[in-house]
Amino acid sequence: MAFAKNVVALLLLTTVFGGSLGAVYKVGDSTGWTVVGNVDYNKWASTKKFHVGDVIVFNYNNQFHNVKQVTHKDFQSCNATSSIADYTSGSDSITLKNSGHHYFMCGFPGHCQAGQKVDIMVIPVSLRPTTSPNHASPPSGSPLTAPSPTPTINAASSLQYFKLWWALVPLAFLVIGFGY
Ligand SMILES: *[C@@H]1O[C@H](CO)[C@@H](O)[C@H](O)[C@H]1NC(C)=O
Ligand SMILES: [Cu+2]
Repeated sequence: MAFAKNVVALLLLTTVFGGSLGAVYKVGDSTGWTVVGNVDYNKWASTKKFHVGDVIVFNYNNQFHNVKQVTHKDFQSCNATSSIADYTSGSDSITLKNSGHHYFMCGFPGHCQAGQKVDIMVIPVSLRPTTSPNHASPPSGSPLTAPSPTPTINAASSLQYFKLWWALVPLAFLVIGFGY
């Protein structure tokens, strides 16, 4: 019975939050993660609304770059010696698991100082508005302000696929559960 309850809870959760999971953002878009081209990564980040469950992808040549998650203090001073997490594959998908600031920098000498650093501010999933991820932030303290009259077109269809996919997860559990 507890199993059935869990399935129902999961089903409800995925129904409510299904559309919120899995938005994927390529850091620096087509330019990727580099010092060439003078990408302003914080400007890039400021045009997005990151939520818990979203994924950021760092694409880069790992002979010349890497990704280090660091504290705010180390982010400010571009110091990667005591990084929280290291990524070196050249195509790193990082799921944003917590709300709040996530600080990333390149650990190669001089790169962070040259601007290869990004502050990813993640807002809690429950506060996700129904409008565009590109829409400006609502004023702080009132996250549930009226939705924008212009709904998002950006990635809307892929979002539907994600919803569908997530809806299948509890269904799979259900099928497995009946098998035993
Ligand atoms: C970087 O941080 C480490 C430890 O967090 C510290 O020992 C080191 O002095 C720092 N380097 C610089 C250049 O500030
Ligand atoms: Cu670099």
